[in-house]
Amino acid sequence: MSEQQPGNGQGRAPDRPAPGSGGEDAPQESGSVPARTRLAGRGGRIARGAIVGLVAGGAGLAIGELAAVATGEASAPVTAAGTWAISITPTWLEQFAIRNFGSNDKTVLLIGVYVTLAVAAAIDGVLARVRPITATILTTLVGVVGAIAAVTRPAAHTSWLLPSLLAGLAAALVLRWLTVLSLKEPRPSAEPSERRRFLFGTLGTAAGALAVGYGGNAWTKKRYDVSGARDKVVLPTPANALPEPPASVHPEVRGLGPFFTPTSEFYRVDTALAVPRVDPREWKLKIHGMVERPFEITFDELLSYRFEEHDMTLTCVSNPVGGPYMGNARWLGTPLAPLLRRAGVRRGADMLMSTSTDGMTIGSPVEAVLDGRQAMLAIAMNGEALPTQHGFPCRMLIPGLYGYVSATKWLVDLNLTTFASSDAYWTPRGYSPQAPVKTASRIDVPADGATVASGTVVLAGTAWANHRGIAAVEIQIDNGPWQEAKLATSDTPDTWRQWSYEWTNAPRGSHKVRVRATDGTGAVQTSVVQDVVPNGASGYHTITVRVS
Ligand SMILES: Nc1nc2c(c(=O)[nH]1)N[C@H]1C(S)=C(S)[C@@H](COP(=O)(O)O)O[C@H]1N2
Ligand SMILES: [Mo]
Repeated sequence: MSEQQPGNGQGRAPDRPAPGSGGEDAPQESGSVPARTRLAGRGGRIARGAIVGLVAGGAGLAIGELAAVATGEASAPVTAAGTWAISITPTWLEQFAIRNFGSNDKTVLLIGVYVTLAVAAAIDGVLARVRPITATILTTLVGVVGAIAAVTRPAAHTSWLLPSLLAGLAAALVLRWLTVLSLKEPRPSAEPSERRRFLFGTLGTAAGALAVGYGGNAWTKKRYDVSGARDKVVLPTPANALPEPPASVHPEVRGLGPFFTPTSEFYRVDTALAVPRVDPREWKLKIHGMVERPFEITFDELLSYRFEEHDMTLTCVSNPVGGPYMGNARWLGTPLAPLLRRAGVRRGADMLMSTSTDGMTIGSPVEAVLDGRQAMLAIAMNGEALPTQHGFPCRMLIPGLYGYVSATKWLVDLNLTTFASSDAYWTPRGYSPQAPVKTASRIDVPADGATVASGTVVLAGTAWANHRGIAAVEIQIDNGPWQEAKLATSDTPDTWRQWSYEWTNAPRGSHKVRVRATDGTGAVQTSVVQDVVPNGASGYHTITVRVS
């Protein structure tokens, strides 16, 4: 880290503050100190400043974490800053992150926030030695900016200002204190006790910050934990009786995933940096807007309704051709249409705007809820209450539509409105207001680029045309004719359909294998290659297989 600037090596004390900075001067070295020592001394001061800055920043964040025990996890400084960053992330960057980091995108974002703060804190610490007032103001300002980021989140309370404000103040105080200790410490005339004071002050603060930060975070997690409430939910018995899910709907093909995605492997896509923890005892759902009779229901009321089980494949619009962002589950929910009828949808209301507890808004066509398909408010998947990250206690599902226009997690509000007058979260970000799932298919076996033994090669995968169903799947090898694949038993039109194909006498060499599906209306999957934005990727999934 070279602070050397052109024309700076003139023998002036490099850390000398500008006049009028009001700061206390960095200790001046006597003119007799050789140049080398002077440089080492300067490096040492920069290192001390950076360490002091980092420790002060850490102490601030720790106080912020502690304050968030009272105000909630989403208001903690780093979480709030990260959540704000997500909200302003341009769509190209979001797509880049999903493509490259997948479900680790949130970890990458958090690392980004921490690194940014650390660099700023280190610089601030160096600055504090020469411009203490400026550094104090900057530190406090970072806290103010964090507080604004927190309080402007759609679901924020005024109290969300607190953690970042306190973090900024605490960081500024610690920065000042440690800087003063540090400026006294390296003086040759300094008392040994002064040196120790700096060392112990810094180490002690760092240790305290770690303890308070981790402790505060753990306390918050415990305080808002809903796993106990989740365990206590007694799932209603479904009014319809579905047959037990079969172990496999398809003759075993090694490497082909199960028909029902295990909940632990179910993809997760959302903007929630802190997973919302909603206590079902406090949960309420409001139905309002363009309705005759707005009303509110509690979780207990919800449980008293008619519940049904339904198998449904959920698909993310961000799933690239051949991608993993989809899953199939057995959902338990109460039909949504009767709730809308009870409210009495007014003429002209064509959009159901649903909102989650963290302020996500999702717009769905009212038509899709009322046209007879099994739109539901789901409370369980695969026989268990929804996991918190999949929307506990209640989420919306509408067969046939991508998740971003139908599958609101942590649902708390249903507003009847119009597409003309309301924009849901993703619309100004470049996604279509309405988006039925496109017919698509995927080759899972063998993996792209795999080498297989010559003879008979088994190809297998899945295909989906949510709510239209899959009528056929075809395979093309190199530029040969399209050949019918064998389809697994159909579950419902709302679920994906697995398929396989026996490629006999596969010749040695490298081959391209393509797949395409035909939906229940007879329409063949489009070969037109399109990106995720604005309404889902299209094109044929193609893999390369080496037969040896
Ligand atoms: N509250 C909330 N609900 C949400 C989202 C979100 O970001 N916040 N993402 C949607 C998107 S884009 C998809 S694909 C599905 C994913 O649901 P899952 O995470 O349970 O698989 O949830 C939808 N519901
Ligand atoms: Mo999605």
